[in-house]
Amino acid sequence: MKSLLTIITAFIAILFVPHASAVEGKPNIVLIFIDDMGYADIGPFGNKDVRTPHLDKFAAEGRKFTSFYATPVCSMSRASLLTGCYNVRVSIPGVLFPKSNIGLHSNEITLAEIVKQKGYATIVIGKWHLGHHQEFLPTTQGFDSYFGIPYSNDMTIDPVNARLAKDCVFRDGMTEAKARDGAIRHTVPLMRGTEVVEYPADQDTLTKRYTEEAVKFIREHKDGPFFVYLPHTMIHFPLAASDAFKGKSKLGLLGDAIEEIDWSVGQIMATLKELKLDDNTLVIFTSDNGPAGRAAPPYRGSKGTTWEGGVREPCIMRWPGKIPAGTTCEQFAGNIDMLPTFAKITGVELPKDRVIDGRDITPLMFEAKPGPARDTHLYFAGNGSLSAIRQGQWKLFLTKGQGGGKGAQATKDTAKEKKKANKAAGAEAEASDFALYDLATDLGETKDVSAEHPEVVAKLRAEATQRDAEIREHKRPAGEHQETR
Ligand SMILES: [Ca+2]
Repeated sequence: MKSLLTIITAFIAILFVPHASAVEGKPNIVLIFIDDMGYADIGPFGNKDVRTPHLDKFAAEGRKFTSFYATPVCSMSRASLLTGCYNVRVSIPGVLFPKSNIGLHSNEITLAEIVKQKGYATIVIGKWHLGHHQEFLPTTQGFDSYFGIPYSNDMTIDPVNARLAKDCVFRDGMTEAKARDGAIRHTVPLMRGTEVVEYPADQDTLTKRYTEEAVKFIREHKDGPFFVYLPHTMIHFPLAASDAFKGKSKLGLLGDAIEEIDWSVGQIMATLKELKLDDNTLVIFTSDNGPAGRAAPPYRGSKGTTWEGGVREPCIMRWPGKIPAGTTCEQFAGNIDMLPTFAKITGVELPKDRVIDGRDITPLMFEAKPGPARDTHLYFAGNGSLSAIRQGQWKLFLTKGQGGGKGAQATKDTAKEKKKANKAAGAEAEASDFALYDLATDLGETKDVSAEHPEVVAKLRAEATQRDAEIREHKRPAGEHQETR
């Protein structure tokens, strides 16, 4: 009798387990992706100096992710976000430039191409940064339309390959002849579709214009389903803000730009509410890498490094009725998980002919107390090397100069000191290449505990070697631009 009851109870439990298919459908998706915004740059993640009322409300109505990973710099982060793979697997380097001759390969399946299979209208508004040549632009990667800048806002035009629109607006004394001369910093072109429509872009009004474009698109596609990918140009340097925000914050232009981003979020939320789309729209807010030249407390490091501060991003998701309001998820997840997650919620099958590194994180979004979605996270540096690995609470740095980038110098010194100490203790010199941090008790990565946990070091080291080798063995090529001249 008891066993029958157990069976019945188990059966009922199966019936009532939140079932993935229950969330499949065609929700609209708005993915807001900030440039160079660090963990502590907004109110919901501890910033007390900047006013972000709309993001505060967003967090109160949604779920914060406190262990959400991007990568150290721009292009690699966007490659991960759009393909569900580590950037090394799809051969996209840290940062692309106006002189770069590569881009995301056309064979890669992007977030937009996933939802396209279910008839979504798609748009990208903002910084693309996955190849600026015609064959790499967003409209070749599943996006119906594109308005924004092709790479970072401190770069310039590609004088040879840029396609100028007939009615291109030249500003600040710029002419077509000068544009073809090229090489003027901080004069990024603004594009619509495949053509430059404004050069140099008026950066003061970009956040405002992107927002208006997003709101217009949402209104035009209110009958859905739609996918808006909004990778803002801000808050990457050079900072800018429109007149309504300039000089208004306590943190100078940085705070002004952040507060305008917050306004932008508010505009999108208000539009969704007005059109009664709230319950059928998933909104995600996150960033591409850590803050440039400032701290990301409580984490160590900033942009360009693989310290947590360089790659752990603020992330909030909101979907009323599906995502429990005012909650926090501490399980780790990241950019690479977006593609499998989008596939799950739209009922699209993942491609079977390739490896996808990310995992479906819908349990992390919907369940009250979710378990881990992935057991391992790999931290690739901007130079393509595998810098660190995380499993559970443990993060092991694999290389000398841990963290990479600007943070590396201090660490090199630390490594030197450690080497000396190890030598003195008669330890193997090789051990100084590794540093182990317990992220459960040491968020700031201050205390290397590798000596106390040699078995963890050995396990993670073997795991990292094996995973890195697998990725390099099965990596896929970037697209290569063939000069037609
Ligand atoms: Ca960035």
